[in-house]
Amino acid sequence: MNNSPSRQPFQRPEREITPEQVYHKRRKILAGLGLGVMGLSAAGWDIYSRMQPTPKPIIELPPPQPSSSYQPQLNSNFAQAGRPLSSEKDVLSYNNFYEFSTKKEEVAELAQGWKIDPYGLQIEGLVDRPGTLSLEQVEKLGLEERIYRFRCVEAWAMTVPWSGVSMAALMAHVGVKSTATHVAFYSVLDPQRMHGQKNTYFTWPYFEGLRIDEAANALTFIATGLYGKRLSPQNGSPLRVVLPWKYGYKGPKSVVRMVFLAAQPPTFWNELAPDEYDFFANVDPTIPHKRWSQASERLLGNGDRVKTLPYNGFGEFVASLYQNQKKS
Ligand SMILES: Nc1nc2c(c(=O)[nH]1)N[C@H]1C(S)=C(S)[C@@H](COP(=O)(O)O)O[C@H]1N2
Ligand SMILES: [Mo]
Repeated sequence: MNNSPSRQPFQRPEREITPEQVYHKRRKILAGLGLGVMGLSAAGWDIYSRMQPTPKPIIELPPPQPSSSYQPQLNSNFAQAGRPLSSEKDVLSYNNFYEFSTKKEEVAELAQGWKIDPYGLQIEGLVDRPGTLSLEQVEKLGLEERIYRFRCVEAWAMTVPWSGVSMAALMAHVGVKSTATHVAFYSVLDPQRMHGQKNTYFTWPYFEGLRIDEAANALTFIATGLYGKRLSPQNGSPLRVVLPWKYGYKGPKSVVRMVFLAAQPPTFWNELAPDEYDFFANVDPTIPHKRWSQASERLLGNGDRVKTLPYNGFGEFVASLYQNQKKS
């Protein structure tokens, strides 16, 4: 394995044996506090170390192999998310991906070896340049890494380094027409190999959508990687949508098609249970889910409960999108 100094920290093999806190120190996650780990007071250190996840992997899976051609550069605007990173093992073994299973602990195993081959991202509708983009063409739009908090509607949360490209770059590349008001996303349909899609209680493929100003927002991200490596199947390979201010279900995995429209598209969870899953799905601690509170969330790994923030803490980027509408 190439171990040259030019590699991204996430791709260095010694990461596998590095304690999480040293790893975080390296990535200068605490840079935002103006302190390294060693500069923390005893109390600060105690709080910091108690926040470190103690991963309990359900199954042992080899993480995807780093590829020397996949070299995302950290975007300094999103270099830290105010929380320690979740452990890669947890993120790779606790998944919501109903195409494989409704049980989070078994998705990774069922998805092992699964691949969309050949892969193409179809772009349709109100654009100047419709067509199919390869993964490489998408990544050429500007591969970068961003550390985002992630909040599932079920009140668990993680903090992860995604890599990919901004949705705005993709929209500029395909030339979205001024008449487009929304975009619809479609995940892959593969019932022969994704056995969850044989469950006809759900409408497959998974479908989602955004208003066009939400899609063009600086936070809206098309992820092709996690922890400096291309996405594993269980995390939505080869390409997924990431919307850090919304509940996780708004971000479809294994997306193969985007359609730019002049109307709001229906969406998977909203269609199934509109009183529980709203179209906007903005993280809001003051609006409980019908069956549980959204005031706090459980961190993946150590299980600590922390307060949920409006827009998952990303209000400075997105609150203005919603000032003319009823809270949602
Ligand atoms: N196609 C598809 N996309 C999906 C889902 C799914 O079941 N199918 N689950 C969503 C939900 S509810 C969450 S919380 C996240 C989970 O992403 P993760 O497993 O990488 O943490 O994916 C979202 N995207
Ligand atoms: Mo979720």
